[in-house]
Amino acid sequence: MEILRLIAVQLEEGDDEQVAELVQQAMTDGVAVETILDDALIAGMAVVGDRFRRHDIFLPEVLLAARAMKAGLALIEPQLVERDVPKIGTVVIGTAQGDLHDIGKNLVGVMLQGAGFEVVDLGADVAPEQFVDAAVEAGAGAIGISALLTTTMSGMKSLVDLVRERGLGIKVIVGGAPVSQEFADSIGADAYGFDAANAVERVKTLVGAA
Ligand code: B1M
Repeated sequence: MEILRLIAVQLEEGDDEQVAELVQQAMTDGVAVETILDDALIAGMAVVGDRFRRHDIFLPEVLLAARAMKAGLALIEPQLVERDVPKIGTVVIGTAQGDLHDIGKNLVGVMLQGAGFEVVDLGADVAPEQFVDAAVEAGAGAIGISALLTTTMSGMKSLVDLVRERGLGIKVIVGGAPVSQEFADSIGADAYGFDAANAVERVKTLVGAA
């Protein structure tokens, strides 16, 4: 679909106003928000990531692309959460300590809310103790931790270890671009979500709401 390609291109260009305008137009045209998310916003960001890795673009361009992605997400988010579903549990989410990437984590939060979960979002750069304290306080059944840097994945193991050390029954789900099922198994996490929709399915199973 031409409009999806245009959104992706404007995201790659880092033009938040154009992205917002085109996303709005796509929604008015009746394109499903899930399609806009996967085939335009996430697809465009994947290109940005590749170009950044190849040193074809640099950090300022990535920042602009992230801003454009957020502008698009802000428009589709209400439709992703706007479902009349009963509350099925509470989940604490955040990005691992030292990691400032929050777009994927925000998406996981939106999808969890859409599925009926109460979400306590601790933001980015969250220490294991903060996750655990917030989960205990909120009576959460699960903690979702996201990491985009290989260097911050160790915070996931620290979190799992802390939950076990304190003898809490809280489940831990991990996710993010460098994370895999093998890694999740190796640190004893309860689940791995490969994308936001999969994370919701996994959390539902973890807390017995599937
Ligand atoms: Co950075 N960055 N970045 N970055 N950045 C990556 C991650 C990188 C892979 C780019 C590259 O080299 N190709 C690379 C990491 C390399 C590595 O560790 N091996 C990298 C680097 C190196 C860095 C800096 C170190 C750069 C520097 O300073 N020299 C720096 C680190 C800052 C820090 O965190 N301390 C940095 C900074 C930034 C920006 C601030 C400019 C910006 C982030 C803005 C923001 O988030 N507010 C940024 C961005 C945008 C990216 C890329 C291009 C895109 C990330 C993104 O938002 N993707 C990224 C390249 C890439 O990933 N291909 C890159 C879209 C998002 C929807 O996908 O987050 O993967 P993602 O989420 C997915 C799934 O992973 C999953 O669901 C989502 C889809 O539905 N998921 C979960 C995510 N969390 C989950 C949790 C779950 C379950 C599923 O359960 C709890």
